[in-house]
Amino acid sequence: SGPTLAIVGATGAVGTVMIDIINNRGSVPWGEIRLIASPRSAGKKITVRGEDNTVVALAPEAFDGVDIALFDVPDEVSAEWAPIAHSRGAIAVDNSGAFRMDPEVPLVVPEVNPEKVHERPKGIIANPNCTTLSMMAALGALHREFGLRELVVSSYQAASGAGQDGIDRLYAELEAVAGKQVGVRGGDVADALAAAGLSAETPFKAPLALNVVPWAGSRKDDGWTSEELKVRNESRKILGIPELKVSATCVRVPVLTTHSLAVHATFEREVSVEKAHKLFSDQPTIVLDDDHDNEVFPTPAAVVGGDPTHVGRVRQALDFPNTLDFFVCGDNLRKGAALNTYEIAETLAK
Ligand code: 2RA
Repeated sequence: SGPTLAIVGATGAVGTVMIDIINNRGSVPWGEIRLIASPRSAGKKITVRGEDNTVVALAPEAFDGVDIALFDVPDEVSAEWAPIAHSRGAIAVDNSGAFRMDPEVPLVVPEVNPEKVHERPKGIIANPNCTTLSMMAALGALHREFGLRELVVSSYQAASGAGQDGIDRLYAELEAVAGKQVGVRGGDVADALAAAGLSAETPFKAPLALNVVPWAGSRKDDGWTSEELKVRNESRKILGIPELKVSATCVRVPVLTTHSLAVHATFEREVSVEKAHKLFSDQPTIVLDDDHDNEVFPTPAAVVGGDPTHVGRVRQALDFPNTLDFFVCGDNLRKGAALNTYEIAETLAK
């Protein structure tokens, strides 16, 4: 039978989507699929390909006989356990931030740099951050044709990027403001949240209901956030353009799932909307939702739950030569996390 696949963090938010992807994939190359989670979740039964599969506790011997181990766990858990998985003979595909910028760990998007899966001296392959990933299929297609030189990006990031806490918080905030005449004076949204008993401690630093918050990730030097630096560093690494000029502003919006990005990309060669449309249409993992005359464009609410990246509002910048502006939406839990990790494993299995 086929290779043995392990899912580490099988009971978490991304692990759950991973199992859903496997259960809905027409055919999968795997023999055994082993579910691994913290000792607290061990013994739990989860249906995989129509059969009960019992979760086993994270331990070195849990990796014995595993060919590929997908990690959907926090950074510190990956940092400790991905090397252990490798020492037991598995290739680790890691969805955390622990190894993404390690020069000995490839950062892979199968539509862009699939060949990098073979360059893995540490036996570890990293999956990009969901914000970067959401625009990579589109940028990869454009870069191959036109040669990318500069990238200016604004993100519109969903609450689920901050995990289950983010999801719970947005639902609670929406309930707290529903039907209330708030958002008309500074501070009254915050007052409504406090009146509903919500803690001032929030994963978003400010109210997210009826608001947008120009902050995602943690505080870094010189005014940047971690999320903005990830967009810059990871885009350079995935596209193989170390000198790529990148400037990002990352913003959290009151959307549950699906990150969107407004992209302003400048190329070495002459671009046109027509050529860009053709490149996007030819890329199987992109859906082009772009019909200006009929006001067709992608939105996160229409895209959520699906695998492809949706691209629209493609325009040739009026005042910037060789520059395209476009809007892209991708489900941050699917292509942004579980799906890309899974596709790396499929690429390896091939
Ligand atoms: C976020 N990109 O949206 C992060 C999650 N990895 O918060």
